[in-house]
Amino acid sequence: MSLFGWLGGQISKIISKMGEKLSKNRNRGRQRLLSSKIEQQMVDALKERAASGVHIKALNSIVMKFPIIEKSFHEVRSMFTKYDKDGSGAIELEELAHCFKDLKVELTGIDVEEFYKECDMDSSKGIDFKEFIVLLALVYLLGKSEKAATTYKIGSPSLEAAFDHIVDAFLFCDKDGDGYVTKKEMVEVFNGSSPGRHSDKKLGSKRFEETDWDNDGTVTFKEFLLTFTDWVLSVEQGEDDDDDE
Ligand SMILES: [Ca+2]
Ligand SMILES: [Ca+2]
Ligand SMILES: [Ca+2]
Repeated sequence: MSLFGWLGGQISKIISKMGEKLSKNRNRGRQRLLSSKIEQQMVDALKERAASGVHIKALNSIVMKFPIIEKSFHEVRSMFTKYDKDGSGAIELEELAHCFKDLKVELTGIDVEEFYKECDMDSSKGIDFKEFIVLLALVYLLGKSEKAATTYKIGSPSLEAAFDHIVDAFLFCDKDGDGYVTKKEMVEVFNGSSPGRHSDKKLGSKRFEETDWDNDGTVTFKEFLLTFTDWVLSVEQGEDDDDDE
């Protein structure tokens, strides 16, 4: 099989199985996922990015990067282990404060505790690995915005590039550039995502429902991050079912 054919097959496979492992750990409808302050800064930062242009023309170009993105998450894993000082499997507030201090993270008007609460998405009083990815990506996005007080580095260039890919994927889905993805926008993206395969009309709605964690009818960047992380990690886990050429 040609490399191109193989790649096309992989992409369709990945896109159709992305959501398989997502049904657990739901915590729907309990609270709005972002407090207004962080959400506002996040939406502003996304609009700012959108204004400088959307860098991808198809979702496939991001799906093809899943393996690289997954690899860069290994770096997050070592950071996670480093800052989870007591080895509890979660980063608590004090540990996060230490992490922000090391990374020299300073964000206008938002303190560590607000970030901690925002990213403890299952209200477990601790930041687990996936929540930590969401947190770092958010901190990265806000740190890059024009309003950021200082510049700081969140990780290696490849990790920052991975976060940029996720931002690009979000901006690609957010067709009207308002900082949120609606169901209509998501359906439009996914129904055009599997060329050559039978088009699954329900795929877009399925992807939307698994991404809209609080069921409020819009997907915020934070919700997108969490699900995107799941997609990337689940693809990696599902890879061993047929990797013969
Ligand atoms: Ca948690
Ligand atoms: Ca939108
Ligand atoms: Ca939502």
